[in-house]
Amino acid sequence: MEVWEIRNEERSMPHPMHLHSFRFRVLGRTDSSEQVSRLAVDGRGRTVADLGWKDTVLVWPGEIVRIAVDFSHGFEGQQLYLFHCHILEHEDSGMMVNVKVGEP
Ligand SMILES: [Cu+2]
Repeated sequence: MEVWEIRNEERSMPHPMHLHSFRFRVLGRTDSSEQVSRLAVDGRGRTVADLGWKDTVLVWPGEIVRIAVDFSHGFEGQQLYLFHCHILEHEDSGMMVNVKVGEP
């Protein structure tokens, strides 16, 4: 299990960040706009769309979203996976990274 903190710039657009093959839970949102804060269903700033297991999380401008990723796997060695924005133009412009999982 790893906790990731995903930050979006203040002057930006919403980015639906997607992780291949592993699931995660949204731990909380901070620095959300009033528009997003109004939708919170708990004290951690999460909206109803953040509840349950996820493979994609929407990160609004100015926000920090914390997620807990379950990297449980049943393979030997290392494999590469993708973490990227799900908007095609963003992905093609470089909002995509490899994530190496497993022991060498
Ligand atoms: Cu994007």
